Amino acid sequence: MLKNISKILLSTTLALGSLGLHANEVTLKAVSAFDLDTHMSHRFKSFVDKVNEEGKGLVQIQIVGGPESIPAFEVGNAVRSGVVDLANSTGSFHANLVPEGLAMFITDRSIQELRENGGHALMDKIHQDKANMRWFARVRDGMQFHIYSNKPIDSTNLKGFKLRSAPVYLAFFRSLGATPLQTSPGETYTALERGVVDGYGWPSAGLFDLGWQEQTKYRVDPGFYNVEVSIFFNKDSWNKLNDEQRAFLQKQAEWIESTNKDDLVLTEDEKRKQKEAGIETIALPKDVADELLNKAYTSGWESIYKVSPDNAPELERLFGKGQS
Ligand code: 173
Repeated sequence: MLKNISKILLSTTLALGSLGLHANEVTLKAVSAFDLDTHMSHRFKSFVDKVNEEGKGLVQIQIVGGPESIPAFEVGNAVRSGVVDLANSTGSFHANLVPEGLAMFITDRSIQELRENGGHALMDKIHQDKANMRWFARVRDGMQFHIYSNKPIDSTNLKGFKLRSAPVYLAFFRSLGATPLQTSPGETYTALERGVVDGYGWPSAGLFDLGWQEQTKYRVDPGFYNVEVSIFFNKDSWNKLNDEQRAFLQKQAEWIESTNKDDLVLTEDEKRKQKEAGIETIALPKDVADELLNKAYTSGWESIYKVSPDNAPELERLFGKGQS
């Protein structure tokens, strides 16, 4: 009899327990601006896997899709309006909403340094004010962009070059005299194949994901800027979470950011693979390289000053010029 009662009590507690757990659990909807099975989404997927593993009963994240469900340049709007709760994306893709976001690239300070010196807080506030979103976690830090080309390059005069572009490269490519043509990553292969562009901007990693090595003769060194990919949160979705859920997610953000240094290994691996695939390195001589970098950083900051004269000086103080 006693045994039966304790059995009933136990099962009731379990039932209530799971009911309680269930009532507290929230499932957040997420999208990635990059194809889900490519490098630019890998680290986001690791983050989601860990959250779903450790956050049972508290927070779960459901990835609804990649750019096939919401086009890359629309992801910012989807986060702003709450169509999704969070996204793996980049400030380059929502530069129309937060033009100051380009400072996240034009920096040689790590996300840990920016959290320490207030740079992250300022950029997060600008995102909240202008786009109803939070700069939640940076998942790519320390990798650089390059110009990839099918025509040789030996100077900083790229007049007559048509380069596939995205907002992050726009000011820089114009400063070289090139004609930028904006395409999403998914449209770039066709643009190259048809000869619509002579080259493109892209990070050190990820060419093979998209098959671009087949359409690429040269990579120009040096690289420039600091590739930024981040998780952005809809502000209202974030505010709706309870303290425990927020603290848990914050801890996971800290974890994923602590693994950003793996980018350096990935960069080396990918450059080796590019060489093996027959992509030649154009190593610009020092004077041309200096001029190229000077144009990249100067034009980038100029564009921020132009669109946001009020925020630019403080951003530049906190993010640095980007060139150490
Ligand atoms: O499309 C791009 O080249 C771009 O803006 C970008 C930004 C971050 C990572 C990868 C690509």
